[in-house]
Amino acid sequence: MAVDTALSEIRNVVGDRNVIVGDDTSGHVVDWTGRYVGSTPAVVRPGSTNDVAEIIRICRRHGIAVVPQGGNTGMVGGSVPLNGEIVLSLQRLNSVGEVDELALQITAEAGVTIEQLQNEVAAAGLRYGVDFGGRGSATVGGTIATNAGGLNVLRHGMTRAQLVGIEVVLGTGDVIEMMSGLVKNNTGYSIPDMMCGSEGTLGVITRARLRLTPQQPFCHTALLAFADVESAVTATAHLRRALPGLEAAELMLSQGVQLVCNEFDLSAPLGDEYPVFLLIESVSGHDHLDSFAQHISELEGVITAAIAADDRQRKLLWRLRDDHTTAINRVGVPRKFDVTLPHDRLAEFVTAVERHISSAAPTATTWIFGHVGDGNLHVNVTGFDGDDSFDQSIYELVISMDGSISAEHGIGTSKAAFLPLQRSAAELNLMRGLKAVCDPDGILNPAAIFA
Ligand code: FAD
Ligand code: 2HG
Ligand code: ZN
Repeated sequence: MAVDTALSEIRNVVGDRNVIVGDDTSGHVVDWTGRYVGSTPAVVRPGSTNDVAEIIRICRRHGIAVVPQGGNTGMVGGSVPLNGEIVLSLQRLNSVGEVDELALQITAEAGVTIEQLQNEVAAAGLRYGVDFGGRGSATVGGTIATNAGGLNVLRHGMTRAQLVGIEVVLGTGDVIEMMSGLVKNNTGYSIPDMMCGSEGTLGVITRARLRLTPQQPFCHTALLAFADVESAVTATAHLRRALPGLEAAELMLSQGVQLVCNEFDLSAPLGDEYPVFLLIESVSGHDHLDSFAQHISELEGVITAAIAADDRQRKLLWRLRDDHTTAINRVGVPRKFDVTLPHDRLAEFVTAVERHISSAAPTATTWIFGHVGDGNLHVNVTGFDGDDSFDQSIYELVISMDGSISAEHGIGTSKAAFLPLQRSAAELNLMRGLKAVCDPDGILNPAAIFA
Protein backbone atom coordinates (compact mmCIF):
# COMPACT_ATOMS: atom_id res chain seq x y z
CA MET A 1 0.00 0.00 0.00
CA ALA A 2 1.09 3.59 -0.65
CA VAL A 3 1.18 4.37 3.04
CA ASP A 4 3.45 1.39 3.81
CA THR A 5 5.84 2.38 1.03
CA ALA A 6 5.79 5.99 2.21
CA LEU A 7 6.50 4.95 5.82
CA SER A 8 9.38 2.77 4.78
CA GLU A 9 10.87 5.72 2.85
CA ILE A 10 10.25 7.97 5.87
CA ARG A 11 12.05 5.45 8.14
CA ASN A 12 15.11 5.90 5.92
CA VAL A 13 14.96 9.64 6.67
CA VAL A 14 14.24 9.75 10.42
CA GLY A 15 15.14 6.24 11.60
CA ASP A 16 12.84 3.50 12.93
CA ARG A 17 12.49 4.93 16.40
CA ASN A 18 11.04 8.17 15.04
CA VAL A 19 8.20 6.43 13.28
CA ILE A 20 5.76 5.50 16.04
CA VAL A 21 2.95 3.07 15.36
CA GLY A 22 0.25 1.17 17.26
CA ASP A 23 -0.71 1.96 20.85
CA ASP A 24 2.15 4.41 21.25
CA THR A 25 0.31 6.81 18.95
CA SER A 26 -2.58 7.13 21.44
CA GLY A 27 -1.53 10.51 22.89
CA HIS A 28 -1.40 11.97 19.38
CA VAL A 29 -4.81 10.93 18.09
CA VAL A 30 -7.08 12.44 20.75
CA ASP A 31 -7.29 16.18 21.26
CA TRP A 32 -6.89 17.94 24.60
CA THR A 33 -10.63 18.19 25.26
CA GLY A 34 -11.28 14.54 24.45
CA ARG A 35 -13.92 15.52 21.89
CA TYR A 36 -11.94 14.74 18.74
CA VAL A 37 -10.66 11.19 18.39
CA GLY A 38 -8.93 9.87 15.28
CA SER A 39 -6.42 7.24 14.25
CA THR A 40 -3.18 7.22 12.35
CA PRO A 41 -0.92 4.74 10.57
CA ALA A 42 2.06 6.48 12.24
CA VAL A 43 3.38 9.45 14.16
CA VAL A 44 6.49 10.67 12.42
CA ARG A 45 9.07 12.70 14.36
CA PRO A 46 11.50 14.66 12.16
CA GLY A 47 14.68 16.02 13.75
CA SER A 48 15.45 18.83 11.31
CA THR A 49 13.96 21.08 8.65
CA ASN A 50 15.51 18.85 5.99
CA ASP A 51 13.76 15.84 7.50
CA VAL A 52 10.44 17.73 7.35
CA ALA A 53 11.02 18.66 3.70
CA GLU A 54 11.93 15.06 2.81
CA ILE A 55 8.86 13.69 4.60
CA ILE A 56 6.55 16.16 2.83
CA ARG A 57 8.07 15.27 -0.55
CA ILE A 58 7.57 11.55 0.16
CA CYS A 59 3.98 12.09 1.30
CA ARG A 60 3.27 14.22 -1.75
CA ARG A 61 4.68 11.58 -4.09
CA HIS A 62 2.45 8.93 -2.52
CA GLY A 63 -0.60 11.17 -2.02
CA ILE A 64 -0.57 10.73 1.77
CA ALA A 65 -2.17 13.42 3.94
CA VAL A 66 -0.38 14.81 6.99
CA VAL A 67 -1.52 16.59 10.15
CA PRO A 68 1.24 18.75 11.65
CA GLN A 69 1.18 18.56 15.44
CA GLY A 70 2.92 20.52 18.20
CA GLY A 71 1.75 20.15 21.80
CA ASN A 72 -1.73 18.93 20.77
CA THR A 73 -3.37 21.56 22.98
CA GLY A 74 -5.44 23.06 20.17
CA MET A 75 -9.14 23.52 20.92
CA VAL A 76 -10.77 23.13 17.50
CA GLY A 77 -9.96 19.57 16.46
CA GLY A 78 -7.25 20.68 14.02
CA SER A 79 -4.28 18.84 15.51
CA VAL A 80 -5.50 15.25 15.36
CA PRO A 81 -5.78 12.79 12.42
CA LEU A 82 -9.55 12.53 12.06
CA ASN A 83 -9.31 10.94 8.60
CA GLY A 84 -6.39 8.58 9.10
CA GLU A 85 -3.66 11.09 8.22
CA ILE A 86 -0.02 10.64 9.24
CA VAL A 87 0.80 12.81 12.27
CA LEU A 88 3.90 14.95 11.77
CA SER A 89 5.02 15.74 15.30
CA LEU A 90 7.40 18.70 15.57
CA GLN A 91 8.35 17.98 19.19
CA ARG A 92 11.93 16.99 18.41
CA LEU A 93 12.60 20.42 16.90
CA ASN A 94 13.07 21.88 20.35
CA SER A 95 16.13 24.07 20.42
CA VAL A 96 16.24 27.77 21.18
CA GLY A 97 18.96 30.07 19.86
CA GLU A 98 20.83 32.78 21.72
CA VAL A 99 18.93 35.93 22.59
CA ASP A 100 19.85 38.62 20.05
CA GLU A 101 20.54 41.45 22.50
CA LEU A 102 20.82 44.08 19.77
CA ALA A 103 17.58 43.29 17.99
CA LEU A 104 15.69 41.97 21.07
CA GLN A 105 14.76 38.83 19.17
CA ILE A 106 15.22 35.11 19.45
CA THR A 107 15.13 32.16 17.06
CA ALA A 108 13.19 29.12 18.27
CA GLU A 109 12.42 25.82 16.60
CA ALA A 110 8.78 24.88 16.13
CA GLY A 111 8.63 22.30 18.93
CA VAL A 112 9.89 24.62 21.68
CA THR A 113 7.16 25.06 24.31
CA ILE A 114 5.98 28.52 25.31
CA GLU A 115 7.13 27.81 28.88
CA GLN A 116 10.61 26.79 27.67
CA LEU A 117 10.80 29.98 25.61
CA GLN A 118 9.62 32.16 28.52
CA ASN A 119 12.26 30.60 30.81
CA GLU A 120 15.06 31.09 28.28
CA VAL A 121 14.31 34.74 27.69
CA ALA A 122 13.61 35.51 31.37
CA ALA A 123 17.24 34.61 32.08
CA ALA A 124 18.17 37.56 29.83
CA GLY A 125 15.69 39.93 31.56
CA LEU A 126 13.29 39.68 28.64
CA ARG A 127 9.90 38.19 27.97
CA TYR A 128 7.87 36.80 25.12
CA GLY A 129 4.49 38.49 24.64
CA VAL A 130 2.30 35.38 24.32
CA ASP A 131 1.36 33.44 27.43
CA PHE A 132 -1.57 31.27 28.51
CA GLY A 133 -2.55 28.30 30.66
CA GLY A 134 -1.37 25.73 28.09
CA ARG A 135 2.19 27.13 28.15
CA GLY A 136 3.74 23.87 29.41
CA SER A 137 2.76 21.94 26.26
CA ALA A 138 1.79 24.44 23.54
CA THR A 139 4.61 25.04 21.08
CA VAL A 140 6.02 27.93 19.09
CA GLY A 141 4.91 26.24 15.85
CA GLY A 142 1.40 25.48 17.11
CA THR A 143 0.86 28.97 18.50
CA ILE A 144 1.98 30.52 15.21
CA ALA A 145 -0.18 28.09 13.24
CA THR A 146 -3.22 29.15 15.30
CA ASN A 147 -2.18 32.80 15.82
CA ALA A 148 -2.75 32.18 19.53
CA GLY A 149 -3.84 35.10 21.70
CA GLY A 150 -3.82 34.41 25.41
CA LEU A 151 -3.59 36.51 28.52
CA ASN A 152 -1.47 39.48 27.43
CA VAL A 153 -2.91 40.52 24.07
CA LEU A 154 -3.96 43.86 25.57
CA ARG A 155 -0.33 44.96 25.73
CA HIS A 156 1.58 42.70 23.33
CA GLY A 157 -0.91 41.73 20.63
CA MET A 158 -1.50 38.20 19.35
CA THR A 159 1.18 35.81 18.09
CA ARG A 160 1.26 37.52 14.69
CA ALA A 161 2.53 40.68 16.39
CA GLN A 162 5.53 38.78 17.80
CA LEU A 163 6.55 37.16 14.53
CA VAL A 164 9.46 38.75 12.64
CA GLY A 165 10.59 35.74 10.66
CA ILE A 166 9.61 32.22 9.73
CA GLU A 167 10.96 29.05 8.19
CA VAL A 168 8.31 26.86 6.67
CA VAL A 169 8.09 23.78 4.47
CA LEU A 170 5.29 24.12 1.92
CA GLY A 171 3.10 21.26 0.74
CA THR A 172 5.30 21.15 -2.36
CA GLY A 173 8.31 20.26 -0.18
CA ASP A 174 9.90 23.68 -0.90
CA VAL A 175 11.54 25.35 2.07
CA ILE A 176 10.90 29.06 2.59
CA GLU A 177 13.42 30.65 4.90
CA MET A 178 12.71 34.23 5.96
CA MET A 179 14.64 34.41 9.20
CA SER A 180 16.60 37.66 8.83
CA GLY A 181 14.59 39.31 11.61
CA LEU A 182 14.31 42.56 9.66
CA VAL A 183 11.37 44.32 11.26
CA LYS A 184 10.98 46.56 8.23
CA ASN A 185 10.96 44.51 5.07
CA ASN A 186 8.25 45.54 2.61
CA THR A 187 9.39 43.34 -0.23
CA GLY A 188 6.12 41.99 -1.51
CA TYR A 189 3.62 39.86 0.35
CA SER A 190 4.43 39.03 3.96
CA ILE A 191 4.91 35.27 4.13
CA PRO A 192 5.21 35.11 7.94
CA ASP A 193 1.88 36.93 8.25
CA MET A 194 0.30 34.56 5.77
CA MET A 195 1.54 31.46 7.58
CA CYS A 196 0.38 32.77 10.95
CA GLY A 197 -3.09 31.37 11.59
CA SER A 198 -2.89 28.93 8.65
CA GLU A 199 -3.43 25.94 10.99
CA GLY A 200 -1.07 23.57 9.21
CA THR A 201 -2.93 23.89 5.89
CA LEU A 202 -0.31 25.90 3.94
CA GLY A 203 3.00 24.72 5.34
CA VAL A 204 4.84 23.11 8.21
CA ILE A 205 6.51 25.73 10.38
CA THR A 206 9.97 24.58 11.45
CA ARG A 207 11.56 27.72 12.97
CA ALA A 208 10.54 31.24 13.89
CA ARG A 209 12.19 34.54 14.69
CA LEU A 210 10.34 36.19 17.56
CA ARG A 211 10.19 39.66 19.05
CA LEU A 212 10.99 40.08 22.75
CA THR A 213 10.31 42.92 25.16
CA PRO A 214 12.11 44.00 28.34
CA GLN A 215 10.76 42.41 31.51
CA GLN A 216 9.17 45.07 33.70
CA PRO A 217 10.39 44.86 37.30
CA PHE A 218 7.08 45.84 38.92
CA CYS A 219 3.93 43.82 38.47
CA HIS A 220 0.69 44.30 40.38
CA THR A 221 -2.22 41.90 40.27
CA ALA A 222 -5.73 42.31 41.66
CA LEU A 223 -9.04 40.51 41.77
CA LEU A 224 -12.14 42.69 41.63
CA ALA A 225 -15.74 41.63 42.26
CA PHE A 226 -18.74 43.12 40.45
CA ALA A 227 -22.48 42.64 40.47
CA ASP A 228 -22.72 42.24 36.70
CA VAL A 229 -20.73 41.84 33.48
CA GLU A 230 -21.51 45.35 32.24
CA SER A 231 -19.79 46.92 35.27
CA ALA A 232 -16.72 44.73 34.70
CA VAL A 233 -16.58 45.72 31.01
CA THR A 234 -16.85 49.42 31.87
CA ALA A 235 -14.19 49.08 34.58
CA THR A 236 -11.86 47.39 32.07
CA ALA A 237 -12.22 50.34 29.69
CA HIS A 238 -11.33 52.78 32.49
CA LEU A 239 -8.34 50.69 33.55
CA ARG A 240 -7.02 50.52 29.98
CA ARG A 241 -6.83 54.31 29.91
CA ALA A 242 -5.54 54.72 33.45
CA LEU A 243 -2.88 52.00 33.42
CA PRO A 244 -0.66 52.04 30.32
CA GLY A 245 1.03 48.84 31.55
CA LEU A 246 -2.26 46.92 31.85
CA GLU A 247 -1.35 43.45 30.55
CA ALA A 248 -4.38 41.40 31.47
CA ALA A 249 -8.09 41.91 32.12
CA GLU A 250 -9.74 38.52 32.53
CA LEU A 251 -13.41 37.94 33.21
CA MET A 252 -14.70 35.07 35.34
CA LEU A 253 -18.19 34.30 36.60
CA SER A 254 -19.01 32.92 40.04
CA GLN A 255 -19.91 29.44 38.78
CA GLY A 256 -16.53 28.94 37.07
CA VAL A 257 -14.58 30.29 40.02
CA GLN A 258 -16.48 27.99 42.38
CA LEU A 259 -15.77 25.03 40.13
CA VAL A 260 -12.03 25.76 40.08
CA CYS A 261 -12.03 26.17 43.87
CA ASN A 262 -13.88 22.87 44.35
CA GLU A 263 -11.79 20.90 41.86
CA PHE A 264 -8.45 22.16 43.12
CA ASP A 265 -9.21 22.67 46.79
CA LEU A 266 -8.75 26.42 46.78
CA SER A 267 -10.56 28.78 49.13
CA ALA A 268 -13.19 31.15 47.80
CA PRO A 269 -11.47 34.33 46.68
CA LEU A 270 -12.44 37.58 48.43
CA GLY A 271 -14.05 35.44 51.14
CA ASP A 272 -17.51 35.19 49.60
CA GLU A 273 -19.47 34.47 46.44
CA TYR A 274 -19.76 37.29 43.91
CA PRO A 275 -21.47 37.19 40.51
CA VAL A 276 -18.59 38.49 38.40
CA PHE A 277 -14.82 38.71 38.83
CA LEU A 278 -12.18 40.66 36.94
CA LEU A 279 -8.54 39.63 37.27
CA ILE A 280 -6.20 42.44 36.27
CA GLU A 281 -2.45 42.74 36.03
CA SER A 282 -0.36 45.81 35.35
CA VAL A 283 3.41 46.12 34.87
CA SER A 284 5.75 49.07 34.94
CA GLY A 285 9.40 50.08 35.22
CA HIS A 286 8.63 51.77 38.53
CA ASP A 287 6.62 50.76 41.56
CA HIS A 288 3.08 51.93 40.80
CA LEU A 289 1.27 50.14 43.63
CA ASP A 290 -0.20 53.38 44.99
CA SER A 291 -1.65 54.50 41.67
CA PHE A 292 -2.77 50.91 40.92
CA ALA A 293 -4.73 50.83 44.20
CA GLN A 294 -6.00 54.37 43.66
CA HIS A 295 -7.36 53.59 40.19
CA ILE A 296 -9.10 50.49 41.50
CA SER A 297 -10.67 52.42 44.35
CA GLU A 298 -12.00 55.03 41.91
CA LEU A 299 -13.74 52.50 39.70
CA GLU A 300 -17.51 52.41 39.75
CA GLY A 301 -19.29 49.16 40.50
CA VAL A 302 -16.52 47.36 42.38
CA ILE A 303 -18.08 45.49 45.32
CA THR A 304 -14.76 44.49 46.79
CA ALA A 305 -11.18 43.93 45.61
CA ALA A 306 -7.90 42.40 46.73
CA ILE A 307 -4.41 43.18 45.52
CA ALA A 308 -1.89 40.32 45.61
CA ALA A 309 0.68 41.12 48.30
CA ASP A 310 3.37 38.78 46.99
CA ASP A 311 4.15 36.28 44.25
CA ARG A 312 2.45 33.41 46.11
CA GLN A 313 -0.83 35.35 46.25
CA ARG A 314 -0.42 36.41 42.62
CA LYS A 315 -0.03 32.79 41.55
CA LEU A 316 -3.11 31.79 43.55
CA LEU A 317 -5.18 34.47 41.82
CA TRP A 318 -3.94 33.30 38.42
CA ARG A 319 -4.84 29.68 39.22
CA LEU A 320 -8.48 30.77 39.46
CA ARG A 321 -8.29 31.80 35.82
CA ASP A 322 -5.73 29.42 34.30
CA ASP A 323 -7.41 26.32 35.75
CA HIS A 324 -10.85 27.00 34.26
CA THR A 325 -10.16 24.87 31.19
CA THR A 326 -8.85 21.90 33.16
CA ALA A 327 -11.67 22.11 35.71
CA ILE A 328 -14.35 22.20 33.00
CA ASN A 329 -12.77 19.15 31.31
CA ARG A 330 -13.28 17.27 34.59
CA VAL A 331 -17.03 17.95 34.47
CA GLY A 332 -17.34 16.41 31.02
CA VAL A 333 -16.28 16.76 27.42
CA PRO A 334 -17.15 20.38 26.62
CA ARG A 335 -18.48 22.02 23.47
CA LYS A 336 -16.32 25.12 23.12
CA PHE A 337 -17.21 28.46 21.59
CA ASP A 338 -14.31 30.92 21.39
CA VAL A 339 -15.90 34.14 20.22
CA THR A 340 -15.32 37.90 20.04
CA LEU A 341 -17.97 40.56 20.41
CA PRO A 342 -17.77 44.32 20.10
CA HIS A 343 -17.04 45.65 23.59
CA ASP A 344 -20.38 47.42 23.86
CA ARG A 345 -22.25 44.15 23.26
CA LEU A 346 -20.32 41.84 25.59
CA ALA A 347 -22.73 42.09 28.52
CA GLU A 348 -25.76 41.73 26.27
CA PHE A 349 -24.17 38.66 24.65
CA VAL A 350 -23.54 36.95 27.99
CA THR A 351 -27.22 37.29 28.90
CA ALA A 352 -28.38 36.29 25.40
CA VAL A 353 -26.16 33.23 25.07
CA GLU A 354 -27.03 31.95 28.55
CA ARG A 355 -30.72 32.35 27.76
CA HIS A 356 -30.30 30.71 24.36
CA ILE A 357 -28.44 27.69 25.73
CA SER A 358 -30.81 27.11 28.61
CA SER A 359 -33.76 27.07 26.24
CA ALA A 360 -32.05 24.96 23.51
CA ALA A 361 -30.42 22.56 25.97
CA PRO A 362 -32.12 22.62 29.37
CA THR A 363 -29.78 19.93 30.80
CA ALA A 364 -26.63 21.81 29.84
CA THR A 365 -24.36 23.84 32.05
CA THR A 366 -22.85 26.98 30.55
CA TRP A 367 -19.43 28.26 31.61
CA ILE A 368 -18.35 31.72 30.49
CA PHE A 369 -14.96 33.34 31.02
CA GLY A 370 -12.33 35.01 28.92
CA HIS A 371 -10.14 37.85 27.83
CA VAL A 372 -12.67 40.62 28.30
CA GLY A 373 -10.10 43.34 27.52
CA ASP A 374 -9.93 41.91 23.99
CA GLY A 375 -13.70 41.38 23.71
CA ASN A 376 -13.00 37.62 23.67
CA LEU A 377 -15.29 35.28 25.59
CA HIS A 378 -14.97 31.52 26.00
CA VAL A 379 -18.38 29.85 26.22
CA ASN A 380 -18.12 26.19 27.26
CA VAL A 381 -21.12 23.90 27.38
CA THR A 382 -21.14 20.63 29.34
CA GLY A 383 -23.86 18.09 30.06
CA PHE A 384 -25.25 18.21 26.54
CA ASP A 385 -24.14 16.26 23.48
CA GLY A 386 -25.47 18.75 20.98
CA ASP A 387 -24.89 18.69 17.27
CA ASP A 388 -23.96 20.99 14.41
CA SER A 389 -27.30 22.78 14.49
CA PHE A 390 -26.71 23.75 18.12
CA ASP A 391 -23.25 25.11 17.25
CA GLN A 392 -24.69 26.95 14.27
CA SER A 393 -27.34 28.63 16.43
CA ILE A 394 -24.63 29.97 18.75
CA TYR A 395 -22.55 31.24 15.83
CA GLU A 396 -25.61 32.88 14.26
CA LEU A 397 -26.20 34.69 17.54
CA VAL A 398 -22.57 35.88 17.57
CA ILE A 399 -22.74 37.08 13.97
CA SER A 400 -26.09 38.79 14.55
CA MET A 401 -24.30 40.81 17.23
CA ASP A 402 -21.40 41.74 14.88
CA GLY A 403 -18.94 39.33 16.50
CA SER A 404 -16.53 36.69 15.22
CA ILE A 405 -16.99 32.92 15.52
CA SER A 406 -13.29 32.40 16.24
CA ALA A 407 -11.31 34.82 18.35
CA GLU A 408 -8.03 33.02 19.01
CA HIS A 409 -8.38 29.23 18.65
CA GLY A 410 -8.83 29.09 14.88
CA ILE A 411 -11.26 27.11 12.73
CA GLY A 412 -9.73 23.63 12.76
CA THR A 413 -12.23 20.94 11.86
CA SER A 414 -14.84 21.92 14.44
CA LYS A 415 -15.78 25.23 12.79
CA ALA A 416 -14.97 24.43 9.16
CA ALA A 417 -18.63 24.00 8.24
CA PHE A 418 -19.45 27.39 9.76
CA LEU A 419 -16.71 29.48 8.16
CA PRO A 420 -19.01 30.50 5.26
CA LEU A 421 -21.32 32.07 7.85
CA GLN A 422 -18.59 34.61 8.51
CA ARG A 423 -16.40 34.92 5.41
CA SER A 424 -17.64 35.92 1.96
CA ALA A 425 -17.38 33.72 -1.15
CA ALA A 426 -14.66 36.06 -2.49
CA GLU A 427 -12.66 35.72 0.75
CA LEU A 428 -13.02 31.95 0.75
CA ASN A 429 -11.94 31.78 -2.90
CA LEU A 430 -8.82 33.77 -2.11
CA MET A 431 -8.00 31.46 0.80
CA ARG A 432 -8.57 28.37 -1.36
CA GLY A 433 -6.35 29.88 -4.04
CA LEU A 434 -3.53 30.34 -1.52
CA LYS A 435 -4.01 26.79 -0.34
CA ALA A 436 -3.81 25.48 -3.92
CA VAL A 437 -0.51 27.28 -4.51
CA CYS A 438 1.15 26.29 -1.22
CA ASP A 439 -0.24 22.78 -1.13
CA PRO A 440 -1.24 21.79 -4.68
CA ASP A 441 -2.04 18.18 -3.80
CA GLY A 442 -3.98 19.04 -0.67
CA ILE A 443 -1.90 16.87 1.65
CA LEU A 444 -1.53 19.38 4.50
CA ASN A 445 -4.22 19.11 7.17
CA PRO A 446 -6.91 18.63 4.53
CA ALA A 447 -9.86 18.57 6.95
CA ALA A 448 -8.98 21.87 8.65
CA ILE A 449 -10.44 25.29 7.83
CA PHE A 450 -12.29 24.26 4.63
CA ALA A 451 -15.23 21.90 4.97
P1 FAD B 1 -1.40 21.81 18.25
O1 FAD B 1 -2.57 21.71 19.14
O2 FAD B 1 -0.53 20.63 18.15
O3 FAD B 1 -1.87 22.25 16.81
C1 FAD B 1 -2.76 23.30 16.63
C2 FAD B 1 -2.90 23.59 15.11
O4 FAD B 1 -1.66 24.04 14.60
C3 FAD B 1 -3.25 22.36 14.29
O5 FAD B 1 -4.04 22.77 13.21
C4 FAD B 1 -1.90 21.86 13.78
O6 FAD B 1 -2.00 21.15 12.58
C5 FAD B 1 -1.14 23.15 13.60
N1 FAD B 1 0.29 23.05 13.85
C6 FAD B 1 0.92 22.69 15.00
N2 FAD B 1 2.25 22.79 14.87
C7 FAD B 1 2.47 23.22 13.59
C8 FAD B 1 3.64 23.51 12.84
N3 FAD B 1 4.86 23.42 13.36
N4 FAD B 1 3.48 23.93 11.55
C9 FAD B 1 2.26 24.05 11.00
N5 FAD B 1 1.12 23.78 11.67
C10 FAD B 1 1.22 23.38 12.95
N6 FAD B 1 -5.14 29.54 22.88
C11 FAD B 1 -5.17 30.87 22.85
O7 FAD B 1 -5.12 31.47 21.78
N7 FAD B 1 -5.28 31.59 24.01
C12 FAD B 1 -5.33 31.00 25.22
O8 FAD B 1 -5.46 31.66 26.23
C13 FAD B 1 -5.25 29.59 25.27
N8 FAD B 1 -5.26 28.95 26.45
C14 FAD B 1 -5.18 27.59 26.48
C15 FAD B 1 -5.16 26.97 27.73
C16 FAD B 1 -5.06 25.59 27.82
C17 FAD B 1 -5.02 24.95 29.17
C18 FAD B 1 -4.99 24.84 26.62
C19 FAD B 1 -4.89 23.35 26.68
C20 FAD B 1 -5.02 25.46 25.37
C21 FAD B 1 -5.13 26.84 25.28
N9 FAD B 1 -5.17 27.52 24.06
C22 FAD B 1 -5.18 28.88 24.04
C23 FAD B 1 -5.33 26.80 22.77
C24 FAD B 1 -4.24 27.09 21.76
O9 FAD B 1 -4.75 27.09 20.43
C25 FAD B 1 -3.12 26.15 21.77
O10 FAD B 1 -2.72 25.91 23.09
C26 FAD B 1 -1.89 26.50 20.96
O11 FAD B 1 -2.00 27.62 20.15
C27 FAD B 1 -1.61 25.32 20.09
O12 FAD B 1 -0.28 24.95 20.22
P2 FAD B 1 0.14 23.43 20.06
O13 FAD B 1 1.61 23.41 19.94
O14 FAD B 1 -0.44 22.60 21.13
O15 FAD B 1 -0.50 23.07 18.65
C1 2HG C 1 -8.20 30.18 27.82
O1 2HG C 1 -8.33 31.39 27.63
C2 2HG C 1 -8.11 29.28 26.62
O2 2HG C 1 -8.08 29.69 28.94
C3 2HG C 1 -9.04 28.09 26.67
O3 2HG C 1 -8.24 29.99 25.45
C4 2HG C 1 -10.48 28.47 26.62
O4 2HG C 1 -11.15 26.38 27.52
C5 2HG C 1 -11.47 27.32 26.83
O5 2HG C 1 -12.58 27.43 26.33
ZN1 ZN D 1 -8.38 32.11 25.72
